[in-house]
Amino acid sequence: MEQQSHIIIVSNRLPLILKKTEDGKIKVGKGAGGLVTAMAPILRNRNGTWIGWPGYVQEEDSDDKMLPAMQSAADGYSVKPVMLNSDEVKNYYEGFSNSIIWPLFHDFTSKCIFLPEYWTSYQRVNKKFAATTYQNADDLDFIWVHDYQLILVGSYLRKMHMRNSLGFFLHIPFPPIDTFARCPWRFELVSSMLEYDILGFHTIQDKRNFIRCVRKIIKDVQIDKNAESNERVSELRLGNRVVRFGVFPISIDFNEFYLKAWDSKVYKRVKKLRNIFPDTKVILGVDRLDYTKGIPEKLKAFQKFLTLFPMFHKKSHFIQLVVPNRREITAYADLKLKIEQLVGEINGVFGTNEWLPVQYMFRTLDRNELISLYRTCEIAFIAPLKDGMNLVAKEYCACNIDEKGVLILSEFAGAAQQLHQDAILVNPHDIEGMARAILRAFNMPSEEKNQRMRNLRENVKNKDVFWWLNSFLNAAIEKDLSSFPQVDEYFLVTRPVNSST
Ligand code: ADQ
Repeated sequence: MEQQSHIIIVSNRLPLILKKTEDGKIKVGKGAGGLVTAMAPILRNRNGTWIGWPGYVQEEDSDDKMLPAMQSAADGYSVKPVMLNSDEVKNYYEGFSNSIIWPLFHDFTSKCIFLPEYWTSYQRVNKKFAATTYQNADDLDFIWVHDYQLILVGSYLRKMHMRNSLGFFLHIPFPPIDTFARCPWRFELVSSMLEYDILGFHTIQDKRNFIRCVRKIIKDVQIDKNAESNERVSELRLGNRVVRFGVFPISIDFNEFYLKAWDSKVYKRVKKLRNIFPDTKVILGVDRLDYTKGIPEKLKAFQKFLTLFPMFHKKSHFIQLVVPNRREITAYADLKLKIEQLVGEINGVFGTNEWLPVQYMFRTLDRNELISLYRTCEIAFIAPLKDGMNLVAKEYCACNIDEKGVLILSEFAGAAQQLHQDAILVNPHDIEGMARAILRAFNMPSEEKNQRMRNLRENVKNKDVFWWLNSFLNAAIEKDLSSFPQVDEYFLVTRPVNSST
């Protein structure tokens, strides 16, 4: 009988949600999100396995009573947990991953803390993930490692003599060489990336940055002549190995959001929300608590908007939703304070008994609540200082079934590469420019809004998360690179919004 190859996903977190019940027990539920939705069918069909950390700390050698609950929550494929102790969470996760790679790759070098103990722990935990992968993989399995927490897994698997086809997808941007070169472990990180057979990035800029780093850091590498052009997929040769690297912009399950937006519960909630905000236009911001997301800059832009255009007092609201995140890290705790201060300042200066201009929520919403907000708000304001892709932008479009909404989007979000023609692009460092972009969204004629939103929705629908998954897997197996078309590139000079708008 022919041996079937399986697919093995390796990511920092398992696609499970763990909740503490009132009696202190932990309940395990299915994870949500585009990646799980896209992966689940293929994992089920190919008898696949997902390897990752379940998200709670366990000191070494203790029993794991949670395994059966985790397995039954996974629904049709195997899950193999990699347990982390508190020291590893501190040094590998909060340390190397989130106090070195995350800020470095997002161009926040001043926030990097290059501690050698972080590096030691990062290596140790990556080795642990590689060991679990080794124990669970057969020779023909395709192993797909995800994201910046696990860059070294590839090199450890090769050291264990695994010849399997290995893929890696980077969910965050890849920085320019001048930034990347500051990392004391730059050689080890890039060399490990070259142990994979296929590497995926969100944008052409990330792919170019990566290839420039390879040229500068690695000797004796032969790189496709056109690797820095707009080719979606290119190759390089290192000894007798070929490494492919390409542009695969991640997306959402468009249909899931689209169908939920029609749901009667959502409809009722939208009606209620509209009654809360009668005769005003509502701007929505949805972000994880992170300094890369430009939340203070957005608040300052709204403050500027209210200062410059007083005719919009009592006629506009800004709902800013912030998802709690990484608060153990000082930079995140400081950011929370800064946001709260700005919200207080704006509401203090402009608010009245009947009108609170900024509505701030610091919590995770369930899907229906989030979709209701997407449907209610006339404008989505997404202005990260740097973002790999930004799925909120795509979710807003998918839910905008009335096609009346306007998307204001930072030119530094990966999503801008795909949505630049129909979103209002902004530079998040230009506060007045963003205030004027809000004005432009408010004043946009209905036909223009409809046309732009229709185009945006078509774009997101055609390139959904299943398209993303297929294009990555095809690039891993396809012989002929010419079947991958070029990537459309946009230039900042085409930016439609400027301060005179
Ligand atoms: P993130 O930085 O987490 O992802 P993003 O792509 O915007 O950023 O995804 C955030 C997700 O969280 C969205 O699906 C959104 O619906 C959800 N969410 C946000 N606020 C919420 C709230 N209050 N309640 C419930 N859900 C909320 C990283 C990279 C991105 C890249 C993705 C995928 O930083 O650039 O797009 O991975 O590759």
